[in-house]
Amino acid sequence: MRVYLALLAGGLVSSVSAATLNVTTADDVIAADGQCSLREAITAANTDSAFMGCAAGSGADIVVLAAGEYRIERAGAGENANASGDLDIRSSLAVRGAGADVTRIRGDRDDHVFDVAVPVAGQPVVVSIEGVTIRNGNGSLGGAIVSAAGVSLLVSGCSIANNTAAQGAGIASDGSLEVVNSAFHANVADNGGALWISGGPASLRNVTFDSNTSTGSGSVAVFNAPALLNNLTMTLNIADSDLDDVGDGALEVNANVSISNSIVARNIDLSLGGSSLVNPDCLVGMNGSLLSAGHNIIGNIGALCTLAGAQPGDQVGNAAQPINPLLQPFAVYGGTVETQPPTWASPALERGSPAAAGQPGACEASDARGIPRPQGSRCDIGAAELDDLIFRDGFDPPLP
Ligand SMILES: [Ca+2]
Ligand SMILES: [Ca+2]
Ligand SMILES: [Ca+2]
Ligand SMILES: [Ca+2]
Repeated sequence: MRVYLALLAGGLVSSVSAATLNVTTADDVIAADGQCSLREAITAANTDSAFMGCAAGSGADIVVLAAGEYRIERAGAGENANASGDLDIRSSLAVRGAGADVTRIRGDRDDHVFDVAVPVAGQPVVVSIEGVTIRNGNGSLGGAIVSAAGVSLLVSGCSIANNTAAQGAGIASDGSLEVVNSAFHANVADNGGALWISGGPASLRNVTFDSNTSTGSGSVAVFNAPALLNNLTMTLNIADSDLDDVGDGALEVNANVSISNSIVARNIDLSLGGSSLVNPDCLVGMNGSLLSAGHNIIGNIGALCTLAGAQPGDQVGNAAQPINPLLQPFAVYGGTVETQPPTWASPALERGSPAAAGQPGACEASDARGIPRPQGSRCDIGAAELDDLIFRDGFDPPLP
């Protein structure tokens, strides 16, 4: 039946429309075995032809992954023809899992998981990766995903964890990047624990960053290109993890970065050589600007960071009086990706922008789990709403 449908699609659908390529095996093989592996499906999509048990790709294809664990097993880093090591995406396509909680792609700790680039200079590539967990990638630039100039990459509904790199252990992007409704956890780099943004622009919305680490600066992200941040939660990320007094900030900002409705608090800087070296939440470089679009919580602004255009809705702490955002632990609270909703005592609760969705500075219309905002009268700061307002009782503190 699958073969029949594939023939039907190939026969009746013109070459500009997308083919749906169903991955039928979790094994990382290239073989005429009647099965279509993830690697084979990407080659079929890249080449717009049938390949080793996969139907022919056609234009911007959709590669569909069922629940399961897909491991990279063909060893060989640094190869770019999708034969070994990382999966080399060289055409517009979507990789669509059944949800980050059930579809997992595992690297072999020797190469990236995905390498996305344009096949020919000037020929743009539009790629989305949706509904998967990506673990155990490794590279000098980008651990889970490296995305080159000319690529437009969307990462949606993904959990990106336990990857390693020199720069950007989650994603290193030199093209345009959009990350929505996703989580980054325990990624480890020299600089840019989760993200390294060198091209641009980048747009990050409804994303949680927990326990990512940099030996240097930017335990969450290094921005060397402009970015827009809305409804982010960034806590317990660790800068200067090698304790050599070189390294600051969850965010290292070397370009124009706008931030709104976001939490950057309770991060850690392990520098030992005096309090001026301890800057856990942000570092703004000479060519950078961290511009508030309102309603942020910066836990400890430190000595090397300025929140430009600070708004009345911003809550900014310092070393003497840091702000604890009082969030729930990083876990799945409904939906498919990890979040950290506020607790009843949180300064994030009901303190997001009062503007209607779509207006300047407004919260995203729904949270990282798809729960509509606001719950209550105002949206909550960060990637997730506290959504059990109806269970509130006399033991809970009064709403702000
Ligand atoms: Ca096959
Ligand atoms: Ca490869
Ligand atoms: Ca260091
Ligand atoms: Ca430091």
